[in-house]
Amino acid sequence: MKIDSITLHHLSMPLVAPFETSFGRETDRECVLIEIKSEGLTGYGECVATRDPGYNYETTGTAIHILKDFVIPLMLGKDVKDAAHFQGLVSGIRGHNLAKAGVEMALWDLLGKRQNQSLSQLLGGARKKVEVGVSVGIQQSPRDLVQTVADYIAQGYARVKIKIKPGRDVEDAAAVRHAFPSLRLQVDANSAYSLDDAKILKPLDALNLLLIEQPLFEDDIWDHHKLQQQFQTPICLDESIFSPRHARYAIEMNACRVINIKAGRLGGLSQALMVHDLCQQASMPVWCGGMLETGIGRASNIALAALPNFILPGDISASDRYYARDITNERFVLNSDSTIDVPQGVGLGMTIDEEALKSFSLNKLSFIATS
Ligand code: OSB
Ligand code: MG
Repeated sequence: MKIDSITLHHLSMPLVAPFETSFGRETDRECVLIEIKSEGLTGYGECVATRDPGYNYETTGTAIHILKDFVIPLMLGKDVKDAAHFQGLVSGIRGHNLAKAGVEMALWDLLGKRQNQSLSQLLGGARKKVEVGVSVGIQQSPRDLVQTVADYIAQGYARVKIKIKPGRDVEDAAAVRHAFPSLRLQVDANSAYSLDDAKILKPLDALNLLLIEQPLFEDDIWDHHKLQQQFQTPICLDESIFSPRHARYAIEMNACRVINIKAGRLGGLSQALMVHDLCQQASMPVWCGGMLETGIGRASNIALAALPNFILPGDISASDRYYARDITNERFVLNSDSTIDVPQGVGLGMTIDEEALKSFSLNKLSFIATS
């Protein structure tokens, strides 16, 4: 696929409600939409970096820098065959996985459009709909949290994740558990604790949680091993797994019993596939994480979650849980069985609402091949 031009759309989109985690509170979500033109076709990808370096070190600013100054110059005018070829091209650029993954997504969209196949077909998806849940941010009080969770359950979400942080952990989780004794419930700490806090978190072990996500430092797989030994509840790693190698380390160290797969964090869908396969061979279930994606990134997550070892429901909610207005014409809706349908159109199966895109645009940078 000859790369004729690449456009970066720096976007800011209002969320329907603020989203608070242990690392901060977002009311608007920034991201970078990547548009690649190749031989008459257009592919879109979403870079899930955020405005602030809270989830990991990348931001929309670093992503634009890395794409503009390093990734795009390697691609313009070249015949990029597929994701593996792209990974080879950018292998000299250390880190910056969120930036790389956004471009890889656009290449998959192009590949699907060229070969007349959906992303799900290209990836080897086994399902036509995927089980989903909702990720609930930290609320004003445990009481407000229970009310928010009740609203989502009423909408049809059968699995709920709540965000926790020091001072807002056991009490919050216990309140939700007591209000909904049989709810499929899990918690996510986004690296807010250290191993010394194990005793603080220990009461979570009695709440029949599906898993405890990323309690400890991002760069620490070994302490997660020590923590897992003290807990009955499966530990799940998110931030710590940023390559297939890290997945192997975590499996070999018994650092967790579940892995959250985000193609962005891993540097692309091709890397997510590798982690999926590694975990499948090790009988470790995976599920698809989310980064409050627009319709573009959401379509990619849903196609990925259709693979067979995505055994637990993903953090993939309906479009209206995030945005009153999205950048895609198509919106995702929740089915009555807490599932979302896998897009069947070619590539990502999505089209852009150009007016919405324009209204959310902070900046737009275009790069055109000279030959
Ligand atoms: O840790 O899973 C996370 C959102 C932004 C950054 C990190 C995370 C999240 C979520 C939201 O939990 C999941 C979603 O997109 O619904
Ligand atoms: Mg997480």
